[in-house]
Amino acid sequence: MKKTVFICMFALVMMMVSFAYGFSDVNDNDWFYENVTEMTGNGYLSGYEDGSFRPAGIITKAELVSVICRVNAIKEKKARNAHWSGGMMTAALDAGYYDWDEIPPSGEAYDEPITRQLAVKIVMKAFLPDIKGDYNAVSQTVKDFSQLDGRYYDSVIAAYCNGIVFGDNEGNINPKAYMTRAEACAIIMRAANKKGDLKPYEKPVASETPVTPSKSGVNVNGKLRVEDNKLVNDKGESVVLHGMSSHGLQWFSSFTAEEAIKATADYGANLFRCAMYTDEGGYISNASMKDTLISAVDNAVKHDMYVIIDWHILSDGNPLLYVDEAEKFFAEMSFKYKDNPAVIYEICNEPNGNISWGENVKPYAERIISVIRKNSDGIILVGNPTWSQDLHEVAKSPLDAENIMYTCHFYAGTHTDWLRERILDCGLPVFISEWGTSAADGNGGVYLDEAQKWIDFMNEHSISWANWSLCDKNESSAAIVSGADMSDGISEDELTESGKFVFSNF
Ligand code: IDC
Repeated sequence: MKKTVFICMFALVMMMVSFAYGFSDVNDNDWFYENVTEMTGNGYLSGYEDGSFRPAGIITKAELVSVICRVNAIKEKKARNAHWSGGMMTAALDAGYYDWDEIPPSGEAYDEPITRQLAVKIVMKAFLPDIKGDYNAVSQTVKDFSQLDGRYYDSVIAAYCNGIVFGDNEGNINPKAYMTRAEACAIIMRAANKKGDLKPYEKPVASETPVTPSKSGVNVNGKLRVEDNKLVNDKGESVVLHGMSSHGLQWFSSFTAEEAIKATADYGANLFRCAMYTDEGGYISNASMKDTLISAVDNAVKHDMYVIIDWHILSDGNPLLYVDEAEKFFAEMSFKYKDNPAVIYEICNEPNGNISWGENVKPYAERIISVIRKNSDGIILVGNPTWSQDLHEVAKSPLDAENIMYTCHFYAGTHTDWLRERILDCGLPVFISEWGTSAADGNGGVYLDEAQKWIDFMNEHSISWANWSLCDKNESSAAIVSGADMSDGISEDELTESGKFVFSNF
């Protein structure tokens, strides 16, 4: 037995060694071999699970900055958004490696490729801020010098004159081309070695941030279930959840940073919804949205809130379109959060278009529910056709599953009495996982008289809700005024008319 364990461990160590030094696509005669080996050997950057390093792959802004922070042993600071690199990006920005306008702290540009001129500047600021070069020499030797933007002259000239960056065969430095992973390893390791005193990267031990308990949060209510069409807590008492929905995480992740989510809890919210769009630049085309979502979920959990993982289908009206991706995603999320009573799964935001409950949404829901149920018996919210308003269709053929609630979405400027009647008539457990004070396009109004009727209705029937949306977009459903700084919480005067109304109803 002991011998087997030993052999397994030995195999594992050998595998790790061969991943670090034996990438399938890095050969010892490649010009970047030494840089890549030193980079990965010190744990600053890793290869891919399939054993490749992808040297010609483009490096993103967030990846480059994070690697530099690791090499320079810079400690993470408080993130200004929920991106995986948020803490490193703040640290680098505060250290002056780059400016706000080059990579805005809201995070929407973090996953973009980085130009060589910006990458060189960041490397030089990080490792060799005081060395200089000779303008005349470089401007005469480098053929495409005129391509360089003025603000990068100093760093690029210094880098060129000190052997950190070279021209290509034609004598060009291609300042606006995107930097590859191999080039990034090369310039970083050259600069870092010139500075000297390199230490292997030690991953910081995650600190267990204590949960801030609240009167109506997870600490008090524990694991939720559905009984007689109502949401109840672990003691079987009725529970109602109120809070904000994020806007699309691909656009407004800064409003899912810890301080922003905490601020909603401070106003009394016990729920946060993380809207991870599938289309429109969301998860399907940008897998890093999952990391953004995970940080948002963890931020809500830290503050004792229930939190909805929302698979935000919208322009992709038929949930079956990405059902394979949804299965994988929910398998992973439900496994990751299987022991966490805070997490609620919303499996399809708003089915719409030429689809039906029976043909499309119900079969989709059955597949996803069975995936989640392998790991968790937590609450699952199920959408329905016509942007989650067709409860009467669901009522003809509900799902055969426990702890399921059906979503109903309304916008006060568009949806009135008839939808409230539908909720009462359907005889199903209903959760209003999205509503707005505006018209259905997210703008117009706000319609606070009708919104008040809805609030009274939801209170009377103990219906839980999340409001669209916590962001500062210039549209009337947004709760935050344009340009408000979320890093110090949310003050009254940072709330829009809609925000004031909603926050006073948590
Ligand atoms: C809206 C946003 C708007 C964005 C649009 C398309 O408010 O800024 O341009 O989506 O992505 C929903 C959707 C929700 C919509 C919202 C308002 O779930 O994504 O957000 N709405 O139109 N259903 C009904 C209304």
